[in-house]
Amino acid sequence: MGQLSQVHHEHSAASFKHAEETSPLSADIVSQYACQRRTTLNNYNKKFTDAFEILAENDEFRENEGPCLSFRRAASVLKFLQFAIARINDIEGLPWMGEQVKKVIEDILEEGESARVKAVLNSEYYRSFKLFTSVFGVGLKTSGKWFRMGLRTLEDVKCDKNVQFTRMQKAGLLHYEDLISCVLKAEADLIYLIVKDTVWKFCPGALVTLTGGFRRGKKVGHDVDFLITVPGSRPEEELLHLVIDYWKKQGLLLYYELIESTFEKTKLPSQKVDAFDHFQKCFAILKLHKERMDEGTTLTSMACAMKEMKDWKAIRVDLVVSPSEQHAFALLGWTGSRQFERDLRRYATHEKKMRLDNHALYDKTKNIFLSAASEEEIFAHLGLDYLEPWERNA
Ligand code: DCT
Ligand code: MG
Repeated sequence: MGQLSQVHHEHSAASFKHAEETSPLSADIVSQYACQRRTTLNNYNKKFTDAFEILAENDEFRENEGPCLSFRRAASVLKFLQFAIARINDIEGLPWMGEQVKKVIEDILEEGESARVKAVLNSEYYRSFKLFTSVFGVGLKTSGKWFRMGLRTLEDVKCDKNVQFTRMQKAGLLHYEDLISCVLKAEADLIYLIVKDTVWKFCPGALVTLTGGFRRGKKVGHDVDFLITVPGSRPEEELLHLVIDYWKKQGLLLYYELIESTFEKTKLPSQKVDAFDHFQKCFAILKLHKERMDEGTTLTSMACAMKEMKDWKAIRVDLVVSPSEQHAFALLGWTGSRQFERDLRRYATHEKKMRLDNHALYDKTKNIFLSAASEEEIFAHLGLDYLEPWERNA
């Protein structure tokens, strides 16, 4: 039995005991790396992890990288626990439980809420950034600029004559209500059919895989992510162009931005943990017709037409095209979660003297690229027990 499953088993055993005496064992058994923790969507500590995610987000808005990462790591460890934290002793020996983290947990245990989190939720800075970044195409830079201009609401932003929007932001504002309402799994499945049918029109048999949160078993998401691979041949650079042209003619594309591949074969995997990859990709907003949602009945669209309601929903879709030999790396990278990916790369660098990114794995000791045809092979190269996609919800 591998090291990871043992860890999991021992920990579950230890967690049963917590009502009597917290086991000091936990110090050696919960890994500091998310890629060594089987983390499902079963979160026993949501009230704590929600708090840490708000604090992390606030630090992200304020560009405090260190504290942001600390809170994200703490949340990730708590998502792994097989029991709900009931006393402060329960976190003894767990990784990433610094003083600030401990204080927040104590406050929630004692008061039912954290004053620090409450203050963040009430702060003008956090509220404005939260609102601004909820618009597709708006990041920290733009939010900061709008905040410094004294703008606080989307109405403020839309009415200000000095604000100029990018094409992406215009699309984001135009479809704002649809895009902030979550994508459901059933909608993601319908988008999958549209993507697969279109891709197969031009490239029958191409691999079309749902990635991101939905591959990890999530029931809702903010977008639908796909990886497209043409087996056995070099990447079909035409393919994405053909797909886009087809959707344009069908009137299905509300917005798109196509980014050509910038991959260079000789380059070593990126050192940066959050670096963007070099695949050809398309960030799009697709029109999903409601009649599709109702399995072919036209009743809804008729009803919508009669009331002059719109009979479609705007959905964010990301398409990524990878060459065959990079498929496993791309799939692993685009499945997430982000915290899982960060720790996988950190583990490769610090524990294995290897470099991992969405394209390749490089062994710095042997000075060779390690090829892989599946995610299982990448885990094996790294000496890690395999984690299924639904166990990567770190
Ligand atoms: N990813 C990455 N590097 C990026 C962007 C994304 O490695 N620059 C990976 C991590 C997760 C995955 O791609 C999909 O990204 P998101 O759609 O942002 O995350 P998600 O887990 O699918 O979450 P959501 O449900 O919000 O879409
Ligand atoms: Mg996603």
